[in-house]
Amino acid sequence: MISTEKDTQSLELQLESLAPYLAQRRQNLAQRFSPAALLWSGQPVARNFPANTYPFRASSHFLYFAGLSLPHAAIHLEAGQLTLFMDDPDPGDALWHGPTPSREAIATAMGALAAYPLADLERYRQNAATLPGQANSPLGSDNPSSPALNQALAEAIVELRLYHDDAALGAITQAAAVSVQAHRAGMAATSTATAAAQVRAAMEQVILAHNMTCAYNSIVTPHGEVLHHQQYHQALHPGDLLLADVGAETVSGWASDITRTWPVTGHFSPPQRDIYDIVLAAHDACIAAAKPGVEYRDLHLLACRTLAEGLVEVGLLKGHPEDLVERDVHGLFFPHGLGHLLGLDVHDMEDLGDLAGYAPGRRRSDRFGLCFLRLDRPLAAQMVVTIEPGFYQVPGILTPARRSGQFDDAVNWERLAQFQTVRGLRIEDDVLITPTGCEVLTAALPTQANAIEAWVQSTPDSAS
Ligand SMILES: [Mn+2]
Repeated sequence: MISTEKDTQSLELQLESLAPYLAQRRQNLAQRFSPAALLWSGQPVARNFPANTYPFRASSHFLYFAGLSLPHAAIHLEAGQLTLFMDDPDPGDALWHGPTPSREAIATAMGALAAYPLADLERYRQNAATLPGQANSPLGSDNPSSPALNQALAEAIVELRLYHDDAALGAITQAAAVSVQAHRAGMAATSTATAAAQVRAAMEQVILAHNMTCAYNSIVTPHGEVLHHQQYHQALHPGDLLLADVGAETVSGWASDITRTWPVTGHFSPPQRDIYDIVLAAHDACIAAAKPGVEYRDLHLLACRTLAEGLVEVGLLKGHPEDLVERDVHGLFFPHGLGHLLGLDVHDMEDLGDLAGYAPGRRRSDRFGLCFLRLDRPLAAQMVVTIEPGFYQVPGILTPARRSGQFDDAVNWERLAQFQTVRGLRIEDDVLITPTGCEVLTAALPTQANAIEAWVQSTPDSAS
């Protein structure tokens, strides 16, 4: 007997409040998809030898219905019932991993109909759908009708996971609260930090201390113009802006995603403040407009117009904001989309390509200002999206644009030199769409420039 009574209890406690939601999710799937479905959790990836693995996290589709991050496990879903497939741990494993709950104990805690060893999967595989990306997992089937069936399953799961139940929203809210604390700690740590690594450490310390993990690799850098910069060695200099995109994920796998940009000295220079307020105006305009029925693409274009208006006001762009956006001139400084879905994944369900982000029948635009838009569907209650406009001076975009002469009538290149300390700036919040509007789940973290300055000027001790 490998499991102890104590371990079984803690497992039940973990799933106790979640159990009715898990049951409902399984029922909801059955209403949209009547064939059987099989979902694979994944397996730990070895760094060098088998026992030294990268941290394991189960597939989000598995987590959504199973509630537990189990390695080497499959679930069979049919008519609202879950059957679990996993092997009991080898008795010798207890030496290395301590007592582990048995398959039966896990199955009971997750409300499974039955539980079998993995070898029994074979007889369930042939008639069950699985997700397109899991064809190479132990679930892969040579059933010729599989591709169409698998696609139908993916579409049904997207329809469910787009709209969050109360258990999901509770978890996202918890993750958001920890991310807010992490950002406060990062701001307060900046005055004594000499390198980005120290600010990153102060931020991730908060996340780890809450027994959470990072929902994605943190971006903490004075080079915010490198959009996915993941090095932390850079020294921090007075006059730099520091961009931090850091978010916590709960044990159950639910994500949050926050970006703030703050001055290393605690004081924005006048040109930095000008651009900060322009990006904040775009952020605020989108949040004010977000509600059910509004097209996310229109929010993106609202952000683009607001940025263009502000950049015309400070003399960086020339012309009418509408025309500038029509020509994608804003894209020189804001080359990415306004944001994305948020849920169990930080870019929720992007393992399915654009199936979740794009409404049926819609495809990505080939316009420079729109091709990186990850979300193009009407907003609806219970969706959680990020709103994250930014301003960047990416040499790989601006140098050829200037050399081409193509934008000389629209960009005041001489004026741009006065904004050279604004390399990359982004403001990102997590937004729940409600029946009448929206709620900013990360609102406890200030966005106003004055409030950001005050937090950077505070001492680390007062941040907790
Ligand atoms: Mn984001």
